[in-house]
Amino acid sequence: MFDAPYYAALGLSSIHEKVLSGRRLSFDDGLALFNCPDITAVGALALHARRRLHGDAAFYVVNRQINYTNVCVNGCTFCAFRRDEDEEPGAFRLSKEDILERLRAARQSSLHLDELHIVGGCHPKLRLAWFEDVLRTVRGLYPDLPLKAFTPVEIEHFARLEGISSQEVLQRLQAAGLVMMPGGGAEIFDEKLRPQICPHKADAAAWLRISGEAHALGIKTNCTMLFGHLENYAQRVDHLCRLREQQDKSGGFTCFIPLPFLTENSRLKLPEERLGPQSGLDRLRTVAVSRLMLDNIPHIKAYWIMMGPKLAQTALWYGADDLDGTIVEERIGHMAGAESSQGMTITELENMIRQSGFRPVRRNAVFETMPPDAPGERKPAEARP
Ligand code: V47
Repeated sequence: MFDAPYYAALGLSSIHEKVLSGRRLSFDDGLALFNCPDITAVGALALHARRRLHGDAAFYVVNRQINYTNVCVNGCTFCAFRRDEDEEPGAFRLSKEDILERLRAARQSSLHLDELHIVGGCHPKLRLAWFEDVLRTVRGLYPDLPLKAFTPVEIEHFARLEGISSQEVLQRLQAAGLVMMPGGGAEIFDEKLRPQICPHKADAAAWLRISGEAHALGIKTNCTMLFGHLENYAQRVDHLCRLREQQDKSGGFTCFIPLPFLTENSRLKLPEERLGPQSGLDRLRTVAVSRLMLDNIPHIKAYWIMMGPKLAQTALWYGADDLDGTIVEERIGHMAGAESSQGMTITELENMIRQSGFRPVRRNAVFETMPPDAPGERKPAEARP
């Protein structure tokens, strides 16, 4: 970390002191960090906070992502993944058998999965009973595979479709095997901006309420922020403060994922000052400020698919402690122009972490550390059911 006079020269004395003594940063502190001309000074503060929580550990997960459909009633302007209806070119909807086939393929490649991440568009016809059946079947076949599925936006959609409360939807999915929820759909909470990028999606209050309801039931969840589109720094800091406030109340957020907006095939037009190659430095700064503001959320993920692997490595020095996982098949980022590959092996992820100077730690969907001898890339004969 830089010394106190250096932070004083940057006008960040009180932030420096707060970070050293582990005290909470204010909204204005968050803004000052976004506006600070020296990003390395901001990064060093975030590295300090990250090391206090996790030392030299950097987490990854052996997982598969399954997007069950891209048909979605929401029509968010940023989204390159969605299609209007089943018949539109490029639209897809997986059957239960398609999902099971993907899991069988994972098993044949000798991977013992520690997370199955299931998300999709808000399909107008897929009913809750279908999702319960999918979860129950997967749990029956793979009882020790943690099921991470459905954002608060999907939960709200199911509740509307079924005419029941979001709490009841959560209870039914939990009974079917849901243990963890991904953090998508938060986008940007600001009430003026949200209607411009996702006019029909669950609003900020609903997203936060449903996260709280999940936490009350013992379902852990993640949280995200989509940045680098139309929002300003104040709207980013506001978003982080609302997540922190919700976490003070309900305590179940495990990991925060800042998602840089990828522009290909998107209807959202960027403002003049954001045209051209996207700023890697802005991504690193956003990771760092997130680590510093979200003092009550244990993990910050540099999602290698959307950040790109090289920047995700660097982000470990700017406050991130998790990279996500092996993945194998990813659609949301790739339909929007993500240049990363579709998946990585355990060896590649561990090398990536070691090359960055950190210690790889394998974890599962709920961030339980997997024992060092947890089965990984094993020969098929040894594969567990
Ligand atoms: O909610 C959509 C974002 C999210 C674009 O919880 C885009 O562990 C960038 O939330 N450019 C879904 N981002 C993905 C997500 C996620 C991913 C990995 C791990 C976890 C977790 C959560 O993707 C959406 C939206 O915010 N998104 N389109 C785009 N063009």
